[in-house]
Amino acid sequence: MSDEAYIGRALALAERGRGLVSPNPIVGAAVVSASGALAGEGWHEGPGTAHAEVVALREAGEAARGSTLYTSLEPCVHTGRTPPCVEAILAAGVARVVSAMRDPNPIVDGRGFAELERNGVEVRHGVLADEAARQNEAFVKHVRTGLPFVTWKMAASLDGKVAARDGSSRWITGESARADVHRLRAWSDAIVVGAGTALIDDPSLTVREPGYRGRPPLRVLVDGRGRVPATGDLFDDVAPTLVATTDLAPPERRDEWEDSGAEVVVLAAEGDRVPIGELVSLLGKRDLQGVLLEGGPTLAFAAIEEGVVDKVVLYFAPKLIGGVDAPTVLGGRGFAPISSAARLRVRSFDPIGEDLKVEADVHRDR
Ligand code: AOF
Ligand code: ZN
Repeated sequence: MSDEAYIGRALALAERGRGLVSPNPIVGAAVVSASGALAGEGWHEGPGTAHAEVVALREAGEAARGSTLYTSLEPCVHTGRTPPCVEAILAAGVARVVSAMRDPNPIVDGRGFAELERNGVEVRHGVLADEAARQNEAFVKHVRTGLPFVTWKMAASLDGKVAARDGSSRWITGESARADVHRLRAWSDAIVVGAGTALIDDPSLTVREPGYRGRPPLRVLVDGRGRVPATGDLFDDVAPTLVATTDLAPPERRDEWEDSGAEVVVLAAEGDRVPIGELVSLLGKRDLQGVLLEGGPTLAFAAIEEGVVDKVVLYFAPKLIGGVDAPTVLGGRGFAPISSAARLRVRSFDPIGEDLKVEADVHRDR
């Protein structure tokens, strides 16, 4: 098998850690012995547990001597929660290391490769680098900027409506698309909703995914004026909740939220709104790397306008709802003239059940 094929295997192994590893990256590794046999495989399962390379080398045992080690990320050189992978690689007598990408973490950032080469290990990197960077997009952005990677998700009819004119919205998309949303939630560190959506939908924002082993993501309610009472599902004890508000919220409301066990953060109001950019920075400072923004339309527009959204995931149901009073995916003032529209680059469009899933990156150079 080629280097590319084994790196593909390492990327697939890394996926097994998705939803478990934050604030670490997902990483996969494979050991191919001198005779060309697959001798060990590993993936990282979360902070404090062994790194992928170490797991794979352990499985390979003596077969690691003279082998090629394939990794989805540069092996680390630092002593963190676990000892450096480079040490383990040298001790095992690996002859060659092939990696998909450099570890952007400033404490590694090329030093892993340099240290291996200095000790006579042949190094090749940059194999399937784009796939690898995308696989760890939240980790990569956060480790470089301190900001979380924000995904905005919405489900709509084909004509872009998120509810009918009477407010009913359950369900627009089918079961498969809804299950996919639970996967998105499971992979996130925080899930954000606006007050309007919280009032209308009473969402629980929990992960209902069979076999889910990760930590429940932090639920974040954005409610500048204190409109949402602490009685809904958001305030149950299934997952932690943070309310981002402003001093426009009545003090009794803040007490009510706190009494329910939620954490309340008061930010300086922008108009009568929570400053979304500031909220996002605050989440980044808490090491929350992947943030899922679930709407509604007003908050979503503010987030796009503010430039904090990195990726868009839209599910379109094969339905037409219509009606000038029925809300569309984005509210707010909207962009005008047309030349100032937010521009996206489509990553993929896939059928999911009867619906269509579109993933797109937001252009950064607006
Ligand atoms: C690797 N292999 O499987 C992972 C790496 O605190 P620690 O020891 O868990 O280190 C975390 C950092 O190590 C993380 O920020 C990233 O730079 C790297 N993760 N490196 O060689 C792995 N998970
Ligand atoms: Zn390591």
